Amino acid sequence: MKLVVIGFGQCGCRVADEFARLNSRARSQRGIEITPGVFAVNTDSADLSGLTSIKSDYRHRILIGGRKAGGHGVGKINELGAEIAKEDGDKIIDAIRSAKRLFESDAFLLVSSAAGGTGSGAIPVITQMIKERYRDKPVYNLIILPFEHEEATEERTLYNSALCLKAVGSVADAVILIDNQRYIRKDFSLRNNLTKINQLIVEPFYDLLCAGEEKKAKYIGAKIVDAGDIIQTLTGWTVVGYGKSELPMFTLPFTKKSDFRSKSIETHKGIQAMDEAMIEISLKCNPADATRILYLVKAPAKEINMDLIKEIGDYLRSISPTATIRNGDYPREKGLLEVTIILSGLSDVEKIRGYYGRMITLIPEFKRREQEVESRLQALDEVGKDIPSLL
Ligand SMILES: Nc1nc2c(ncn2[C@@H]2O[C@H](COP(=O)(O)OP(=O)(O)OP(=O)(O)O)[C@@H](O)[C@H]2O)c(=O)[nH]1
Ligand SMILES: [Mg+2]
Repeated sequence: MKLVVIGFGQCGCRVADEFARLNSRARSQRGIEITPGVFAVNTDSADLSGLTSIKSDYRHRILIGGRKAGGHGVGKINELGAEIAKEDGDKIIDAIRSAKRLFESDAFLLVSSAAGGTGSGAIPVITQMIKERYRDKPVYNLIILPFEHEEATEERTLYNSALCLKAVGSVADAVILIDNQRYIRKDFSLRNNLTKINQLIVEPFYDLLCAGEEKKAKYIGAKIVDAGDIIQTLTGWTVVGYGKSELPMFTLPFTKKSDFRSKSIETHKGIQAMDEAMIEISLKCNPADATRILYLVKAPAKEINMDLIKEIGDYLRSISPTATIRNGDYPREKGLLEVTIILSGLSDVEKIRGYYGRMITLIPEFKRREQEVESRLQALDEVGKDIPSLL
């Protein structure tokens, strides 16, 4: 599957930059192209300059909001981010249209944080614009949710996230949710290592996008996962996961590959990788709420057999009884069994419910504070009303 990737704001642009690196890796390791166009859009010129892999011309790194933002961002006011995107949207559409290999792409992937100003305001506006102009291609969003400490210390974080999620949920064909907090659960040092987190965010997309683009017969699975399968799977709120387990380099002595002992080791390794993919899923959710699931198993050709794929499928069926489950295999690499999973069409997401709930209680408080500021200003004007005016 080939994606046109567009990042918005600091977080979105950095993750898009990571997709550009993923494409270079696919090209050098596998001779495959997975992102025929990668763009970065921001109101902050310094952030655009800091990117490393997205082409550096003005058509790929697009500065918006010139007069309003002065090249310095919108200071977390996402209403301003949305307003600027409406005014400068044509600039972005023009740049995408001039991309030479746009026709090769199967879908758009727009990326942003939920909590910032530029990205979270711009992403729903531009998603809508692209959907109106390219009716034949799905438009997906990848939304990165804030760390817990940001939610606890800054109300704007909550406010921006609730507004952004509500808007993208109503406009994008699917919204892939990534919780920053999940990535520092095990390794707290990651809190200060956004680059490492960004690498982990894009990792599940590597095999998913490559599998259907393979040209060499030996890397083509018995059941290919192609753009059609992914498009059929992606809808509404979505999470992704990736897990791996190491395969023994040698089979048990005196056993053949068909021996039941070898077979049970493979199946066990498959379930172990799937378990890890579920534990490492991009946002905590209940798999039973998924209506569509896709899993891809990658392992050396000799390790992949229908029993393994079926066992993993049975396991998924037991934790998500009503979902439509699609699968595929990707015979590649040595010594590892890897599983990539998409849970999509989630009927409930606790985290989003939490944002909306807390936001509802905050709205009256915000209104009260606004009124208070207004009446104090009025009182101040009242005191100075007899002073002559210079204007
Ligand atoms: N995973 C990840 N999160 C990031 C990164 N940069 C910022 N964030 C998160 O994104 C949120 C802040 O949004 P930004 O993307 O910086 O904001 P922006 O869209 O540039 O908007 P303004 O700076 O307000 O104009 C916070 O929750 C950060 O933790 C990054 O490179 N990776
Ligand atoms: Mg910024």
